[in-house]
Amino acid sequence: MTRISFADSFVWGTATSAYQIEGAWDADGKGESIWDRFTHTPGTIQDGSTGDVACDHYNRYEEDVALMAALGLDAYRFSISWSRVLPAGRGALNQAGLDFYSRLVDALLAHNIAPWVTLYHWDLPQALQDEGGWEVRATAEAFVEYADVMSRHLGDRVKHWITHNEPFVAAFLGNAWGIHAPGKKEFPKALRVAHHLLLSHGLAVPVIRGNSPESKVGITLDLSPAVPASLGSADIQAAQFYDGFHNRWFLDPVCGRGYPQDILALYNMPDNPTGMIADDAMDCVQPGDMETVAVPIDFLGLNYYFRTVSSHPHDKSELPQTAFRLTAADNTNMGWEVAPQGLYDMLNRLHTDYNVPAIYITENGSSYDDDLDESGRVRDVLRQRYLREHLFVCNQAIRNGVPLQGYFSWSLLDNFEWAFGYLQRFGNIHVDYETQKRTIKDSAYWYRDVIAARGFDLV
Ligand code: IFM
Repeated sequence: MTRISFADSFVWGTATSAYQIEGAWDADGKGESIWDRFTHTPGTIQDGSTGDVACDHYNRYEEDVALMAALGLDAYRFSISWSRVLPAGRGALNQAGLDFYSRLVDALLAHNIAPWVTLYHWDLPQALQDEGGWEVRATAEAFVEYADVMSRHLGDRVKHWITHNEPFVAAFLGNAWGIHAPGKKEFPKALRVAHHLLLSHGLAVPVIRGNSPESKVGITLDLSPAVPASLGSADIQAAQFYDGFHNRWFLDPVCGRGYPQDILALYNMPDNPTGMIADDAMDCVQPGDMETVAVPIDFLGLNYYFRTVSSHPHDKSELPQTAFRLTAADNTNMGWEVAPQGLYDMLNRLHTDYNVPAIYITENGSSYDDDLDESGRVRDVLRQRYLREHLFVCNQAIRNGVPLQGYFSWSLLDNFEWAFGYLQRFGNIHVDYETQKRTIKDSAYWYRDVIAARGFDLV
């Protein structure tokens, strides 16, 4: 039997986001967000659902914090609903919204659970979208105001801040492919959105540090190693492109390398093989922006779910989704390949190629069809295996010298999985959406034991 051990200082947590769990979409003065507007538009969500109630966490946060304590978590990563605090995105403050987060932080600290705050997990105030959303620079400035408000009010107790969650998804799924809010399908505009998201990160970091000097501040990127479907040069090229499009487009600017020149050149080629033309999208980049984006961070948050197997498209109309198809083997309910090797590779790359100061896995997890059995248990053996395999490669990476300092499972609770509604269950804890009853899944009991022992035996 081999023992897989982690340092006592390794941070064990779980993560959620506001829109996916809070509900209370218009309670106590909260303003509308782009996700409220999107889900209230018929035909946008697979099961026709909304996040209006979700897990009702807004009203049940004390019960949820008690469950976190029962799992022995060191930390809890959650996001703030911007429009709950600043209903119009800037200006007037909604004290009731701020008080909710203040109570949540206090409840966590009372249980010795460190609060990790994500400022933006995709739910832009609709009022800002009405003024152009992330396509316009003014939204980046509004984000700084919001970051200032939050870090001034919570910075005495919150010591870990994440500016953005997965800017790739916010920019492209929401603005190029139209399957997330705000539901736009304009590729060049997605590049503007991406730039303003990154810019707002760079502008906000010093403001947060100014308000909460001992805080650690970072950004979370979803990174997916691109693997060529074959050893043919066209597939190898497709993988290089995908890596640039999805990973380097965000990683390089944050790490001070600017936008990847190879991808920029490709976007500017008329009739380029990707079918993606930047036009003049990048004229939104102003002198000094790239230096702002490259502000030193204390840590990089990595969200890892799957590798992307890339092949050269034969027909441009297939782009972009089918060009980056996943293999069929050993998939989760999302159709995502279970590939812990991809996490291992990405961790090593972040260390050797980018030399990032510290890494936290801020999300990793799996969706399976979980049911309660007749005794009321959720026997989610596949999720337990998924967790074990991914934690194993984390441990291997640490042995290689990768500065991986913590792991947050996605997600604390089954929740609203965006365009899939409630059809996908990622939770450590099962939620019966009719009754709001929470049931700790078997895999979460295993996770609890790993946390308590700071490791596990490989059997
Ligand atoms: O549910 C999402 C989360 O909001 C962002 N990262 C991926 C998760 C699973 O799709």
